[in-house]
Amino acid sequence: MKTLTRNISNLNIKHDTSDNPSFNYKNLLQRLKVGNIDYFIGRFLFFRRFYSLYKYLKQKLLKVKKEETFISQICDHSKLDVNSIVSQIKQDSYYNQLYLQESTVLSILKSAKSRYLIAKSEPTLIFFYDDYAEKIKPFKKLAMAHVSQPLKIEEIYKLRHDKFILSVVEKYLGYYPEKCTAKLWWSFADNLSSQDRRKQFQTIDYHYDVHGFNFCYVSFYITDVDIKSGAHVLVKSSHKNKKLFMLYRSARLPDLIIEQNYSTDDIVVIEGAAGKGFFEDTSCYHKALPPIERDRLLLQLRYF
Ligand SMILES: O=C(O)CCC(=O)C(=O)O
Ligand SMILES: [Fe+2]
Repeated sequence: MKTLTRNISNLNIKHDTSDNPSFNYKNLLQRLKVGNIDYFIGRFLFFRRFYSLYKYLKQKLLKVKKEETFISQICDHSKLDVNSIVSQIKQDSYYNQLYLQESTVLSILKSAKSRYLIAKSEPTLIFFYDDYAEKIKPFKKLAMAHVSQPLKIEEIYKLRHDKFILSVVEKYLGYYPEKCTAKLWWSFADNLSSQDRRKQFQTIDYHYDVHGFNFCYVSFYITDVDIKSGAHVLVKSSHKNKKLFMLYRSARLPDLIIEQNYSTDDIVVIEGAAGKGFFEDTSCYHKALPPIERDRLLLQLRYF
């Protein structure tokens, strides 16, 4: 399978999209009450840069100990230049020329089939991947199911502490990322409606993430991915290029508003064979295309 990044403008993949609800201030006040101030502040690049400096100085002062790292599972990592990758993320919101070693991909895939999956549907369902088609789907079509405790999978634990990945993320954030959330999930090829997908929290609408004060994600396709199997779509450079109304309203935007505010040349679809990976500042607008032909397995490491 070819590995490519293509522009979405000449692809005819439309589905109905969300509205852009105004900011839910009650929700914000609730979050502020429980000390969740990052949910608001993390939207502003200025504050994120300030936080980076604060965090860098604090770590220096407190002599924060870095965790043990592991030899990289990224192909040809010694030929990749950390500084130029960081510059590309800063410029474009992403860098997508990462490839996982085949042995890592196969081993994560095997684990994703042998561990319990959890689907946050009504009711919550727990099952094995191979049982989905026969035992679950006839009764309940699912958009996604998460592999339980992904950091218990050895390759994922080592990837979370991958020397090369950490050096890029640390350089990008400007401080050592002490925290990382790992997620590994299947997105099922189903003919669910957009509304049903949203109800199951599938991010099929453009949105930006606010994961703490500052954050950087790295994601890997563990199955072959194209536009019919859940390709990730992002708006190039939108992490630093948002209009004021985008910062003060819901983090979600309908396709139409994205198309009116950004050039179609900046809409990037990431397709690739199993193993393809990408760094992303997910404060850019991004979404997942709903898979219609093949299931997608994605590993996502959220550093913050
Ligand atoms: O599934 C994807 O490609 C996007 C996931 C996403 O937007 C998120 O986890 O915030
Ligand atoms: Fe997201």
